[in-house]
Amino acid sequence: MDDIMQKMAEHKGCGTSGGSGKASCGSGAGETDLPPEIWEKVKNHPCYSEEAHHHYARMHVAVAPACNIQCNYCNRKYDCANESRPGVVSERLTPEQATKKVLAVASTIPQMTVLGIAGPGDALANPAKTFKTFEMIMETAPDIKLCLSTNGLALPDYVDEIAKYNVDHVTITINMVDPEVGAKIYPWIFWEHKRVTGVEASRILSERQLKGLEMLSERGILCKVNSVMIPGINDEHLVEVNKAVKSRGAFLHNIMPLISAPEHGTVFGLNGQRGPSAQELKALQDACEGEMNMMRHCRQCRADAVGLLGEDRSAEFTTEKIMEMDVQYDLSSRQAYQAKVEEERQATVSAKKEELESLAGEFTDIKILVAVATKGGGRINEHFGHAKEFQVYELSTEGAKFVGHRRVDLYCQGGYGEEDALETVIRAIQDCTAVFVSKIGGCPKNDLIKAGIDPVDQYALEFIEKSAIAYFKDYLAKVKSGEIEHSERADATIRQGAYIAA
Ligand code: CLF
Ligand code: SF4
Repeated sequence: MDDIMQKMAEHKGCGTSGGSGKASCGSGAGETDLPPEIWEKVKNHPCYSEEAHHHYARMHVAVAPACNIQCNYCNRKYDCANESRPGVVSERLTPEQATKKVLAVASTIPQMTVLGIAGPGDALANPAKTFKTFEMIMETAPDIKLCLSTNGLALPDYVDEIAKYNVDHVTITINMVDPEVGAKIYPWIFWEHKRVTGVEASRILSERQLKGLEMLSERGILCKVNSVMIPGINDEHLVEVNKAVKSRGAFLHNIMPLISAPEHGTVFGLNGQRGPSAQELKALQDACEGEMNMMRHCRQCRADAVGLLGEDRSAEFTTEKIMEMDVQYDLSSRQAYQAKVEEERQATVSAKKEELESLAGEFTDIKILVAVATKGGGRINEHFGHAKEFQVYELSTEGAKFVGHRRVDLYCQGGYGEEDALETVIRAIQDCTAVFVSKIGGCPKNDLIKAGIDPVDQYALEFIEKSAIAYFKDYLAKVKSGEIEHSERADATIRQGAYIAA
């Protein structure tokens, strides 16, 4: 086995190699938790490093329209739901248009470090377009990391090509390792020029996925496995999937919630298959975390997403706009900007470490969740009413750990608050003790307090994790003094409705 694969297999993420124990698990693993050559690959990849996702951006180019399988959570009018939320449609590009777009984004957003091909169908069901795009980017912008996402059916046939173009990160969506489970998710695959259905289809798919994963791991290509959690179908089975992919060298496991509503027109949407609740999702991710690195900051992006995870700047880079742009790709100014980003990132890490040290000696089982409104940079810098999502941190005496995010309807609609939206926001963060914002008006404040959620604006513009740990220290002190009583919070809802934009 290759050296790197050995290191990946040995790395269990949770406090096995220093760092700050559980708090640095999974994609939250930092420089001290990983072998240097792996850290080099993940340190500015926003999907492979939770820390990086506050600072670095990725972009997708939608060059791959065809698909070779059918998933019951997919409607082919939309983007591949293995990485995108259902109901999202991307603008299809040729490799030449895609290359111009990458250069345009790279010059406008210097912290964009990764180009991914994630649909709108399957990257490897469109090999000519996918690899042509990678080839052109490798030649014109060699500092950009290349990344691809696939359902895995064609993967073993393209491992050499993937290595040839220095694609260092591959995502495979693996929802099952038992074809009986698979038959409930995949009605058919297109294999060796014909359609194969039933259990046989899933047997072939699973074999190809696992073989592809092994082949990539042997070459030291970092692999992430995405799994869609479908309650009653593969939720319990995903623990087995987790073990199977870890033993084959997967670096990261991203368990995503099924997002399913009738308006998506998918088989699951139409037959009423529900997605998991926030607590169900977290419990499964927690159960798998002892086995391997878990990703919890996935935003189920669109196939033409641009920007930090959680923001979407794709509207600024439509084909029409790109074709009019005079693009100057300047590597040295990108590097200079990224050096500044790195300084800010180090400041975030140091602030967290310092605050964490002040928690030393506190021992309690109490854990709370807090929701944070942020525009990025690791700071509390978004108004409550402007937040389209809240990041969720779990606070314990081990520190602040990113455990997910919740998409919400915008509360502030052109200057006034939307009561219906406020209800959905409260349902989405109902499991949180507090919500950290840079600013909040009187009305939503009162409603949050009524719902038992503490609206906190005292840390406006400060670093998230440092502030969260400081808040937790105060919380523990108040529990100790009897000023407040600690209690378990209710479950929260993961938004299922249709998505038009980001
Ligand atoms: Fe794109 Fe995927 Fe590469 Fe990231 S996304 S191809 S690994 S660059 Fe990231 Fe988006 Fe989640 Fe994907 S947040 S959907 S995991
Ligand atoms: Fe749809 Fe993606 Fe599944 Fe293909 S692999 S059917 S595009 S979700």
